Amino acid sequence: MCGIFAYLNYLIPKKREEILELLVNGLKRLEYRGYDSAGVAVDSAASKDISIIKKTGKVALLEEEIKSRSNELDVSGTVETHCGIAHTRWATHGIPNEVNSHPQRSDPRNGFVVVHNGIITNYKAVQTFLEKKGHVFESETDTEIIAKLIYHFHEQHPNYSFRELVENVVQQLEGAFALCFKSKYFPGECVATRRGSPLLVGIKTATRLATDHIPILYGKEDPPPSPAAEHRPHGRGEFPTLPRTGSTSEFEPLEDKQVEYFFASDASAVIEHTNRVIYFEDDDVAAVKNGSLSIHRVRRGGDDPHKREITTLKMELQQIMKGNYDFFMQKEIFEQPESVINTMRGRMNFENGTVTLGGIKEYIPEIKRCRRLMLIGCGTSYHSAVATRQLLEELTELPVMVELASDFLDRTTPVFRDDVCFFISQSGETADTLMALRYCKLRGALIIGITNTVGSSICRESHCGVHINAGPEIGVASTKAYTSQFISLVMFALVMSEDRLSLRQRRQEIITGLKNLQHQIGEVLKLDNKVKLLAEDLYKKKSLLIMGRGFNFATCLEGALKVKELTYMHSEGIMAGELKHGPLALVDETMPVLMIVMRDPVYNKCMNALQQVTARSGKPILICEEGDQETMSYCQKSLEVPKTVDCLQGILTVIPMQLLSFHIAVLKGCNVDCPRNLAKSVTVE
Ligand code: G6Q
Ligand code: GLU
Repeated sequence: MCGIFAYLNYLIPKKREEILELLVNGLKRLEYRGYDSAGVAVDSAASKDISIIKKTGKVALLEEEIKSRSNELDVSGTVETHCGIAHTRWATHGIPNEVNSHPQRSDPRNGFVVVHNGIITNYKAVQTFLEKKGHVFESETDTEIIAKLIYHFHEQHPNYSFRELVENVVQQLEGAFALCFKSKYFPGECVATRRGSPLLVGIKTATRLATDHIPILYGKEDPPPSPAAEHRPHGRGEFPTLPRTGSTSEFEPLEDKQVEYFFASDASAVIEHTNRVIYFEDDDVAAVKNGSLSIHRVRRGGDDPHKREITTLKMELQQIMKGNYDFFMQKEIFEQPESVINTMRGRMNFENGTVTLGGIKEYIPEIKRCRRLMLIGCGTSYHSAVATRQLLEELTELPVMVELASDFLDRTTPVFRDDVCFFISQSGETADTLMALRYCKLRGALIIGITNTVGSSICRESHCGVHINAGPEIGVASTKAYTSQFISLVMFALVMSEDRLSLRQRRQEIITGLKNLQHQIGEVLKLDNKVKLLAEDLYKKKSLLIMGRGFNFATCLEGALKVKELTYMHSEGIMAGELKHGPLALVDETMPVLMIVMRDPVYNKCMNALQQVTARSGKPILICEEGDQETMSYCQKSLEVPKTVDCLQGILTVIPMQLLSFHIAVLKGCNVDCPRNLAKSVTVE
């Protein structure tokens, strides 16, 4: 989820110092993606071994560590051909510490080292297999199995090329990954591959490249059935391996002999060196050997291409630092099609309609026996609880309390041993939420953490939990963490109801809804320009009322919070059913109003509210279902979002609100990523 950078120089003498500097600078270019620790692997100066340097925290600390070890690393020595790999990590498995940082290694002698972005969802089964073969694991990461598995294949097939070994490894992996490998058995070589996480390579030669593409080599036969599930849990047998394809002639040498390669998660790390890059596709295995790059694919599909084009990057460094976005918040809004998938990865099985939450699996029987569920958080995290409460009540048939952590503590709320308390927090460090957690723990309740930050205080102090895997969120205003928290709680509701026959159809409908979310979020994001036009109408106003009810009430609260914090404009989320109990007095022809009216069970009630507003000369802007002409006929302006199942609709209605607050903030010249008076992590009460 964070950053990979690798550098290979072939027949170009470089000082070790230069190489280390280059690797560290590559990581610095990727810093904007957020991370919790960093590391590099280079050839050792004294022997044929590999040196690994890792550090928790900022890249600057890694840089200091490297400096402090300059003697041991022989930084003034020169190497003509060398491969170095580097990584910034955003932990998904295991706390951010040095052992868990990457590169991960195959064995104490660092035979193979690997850097990984993403999540391996079947790592447990592979780990069990490898442990039975005598491998001893040292980290808590999912990544370590990759380093150990390649070593296992190497021991089994000492004649296989580096690239063939990697191909065999990726046949056994499930989940998302971008990987770069280095090995002491294959000096001066680098192999990289991806599936679901981005990866590219920059190519730099002294003279212009003679070619504008790299041919793709395809495997000769179909691979054996993969993954070989039956072998893994028992530790018997072996992983089936691919037939050998390699001969030296497979490497199409580039015209120019001296060459440098820069592998990276995104172009921002490469652009200062070269603008000639190849973007890899899923399941490409790229290998550099003897200075030549080859791209191999195991299987040949119907109309697969024969080559990967070398593209010329047209952008300037500054332009791509935030991945083509001007602000982190904007980047994070647009990342949501991927972040929701990462939240569901390895948990939702859409084929057989099952849901597994590994982190709380063992506790499910205990949770099912509880007296009530309590969902506790602050700000946006609290809103994700509001958004999912109704579904939790419906699918668990338990009383569900939704609490603001600060208020919960003020009230010294009664909590019992048979309560199950969820603490929802992006950062995992929010003081109020953490205090509420300790308060409930002391009273014997079961504590479940829902966080985005592995190793955070809330993670550590919970009995069990769900890591939402949204990736680092840097903008102070929370966006992608909200939709991922929302989905995590929906998945919990599904787990709780899996044996309920009467709910089978409802569950299936929700599972199908989750499956379509990625595409539908993409559709909603296409409203960006339209939302911008609305922002132009609104940004000079003093106030914005956002009304809705039922499953979409949380969107009103969250939308109003976004508008307040980003634009410093007054905004209020109003429960549409409460209108005539007070808020209607605010409505006149000048008051900006936004209403969410979906075709769900409260549609008629929402329409009543809409009419109450228009009867007071209000001119509401509508968020409604795609193609709902009838509802739209009541308003002059509307944003249409695709329809999904009622309980997931809030994910699609909140995105226009995120975009709206963002555009108003930009138009008002506000600091989008760091709104005044606010901090990303609120560690004081
Ligand atoms: C909203 C803010 C804020 C945040 C809370 C709780 O845009 O990011 O409301 O949600 O401060 O933070 P945690 O989720 O990290 O506990
Ligand atoms: N899943 C891996 C880990 O937790 C990689 C995380 C990343 O993408 O940085 O170590």
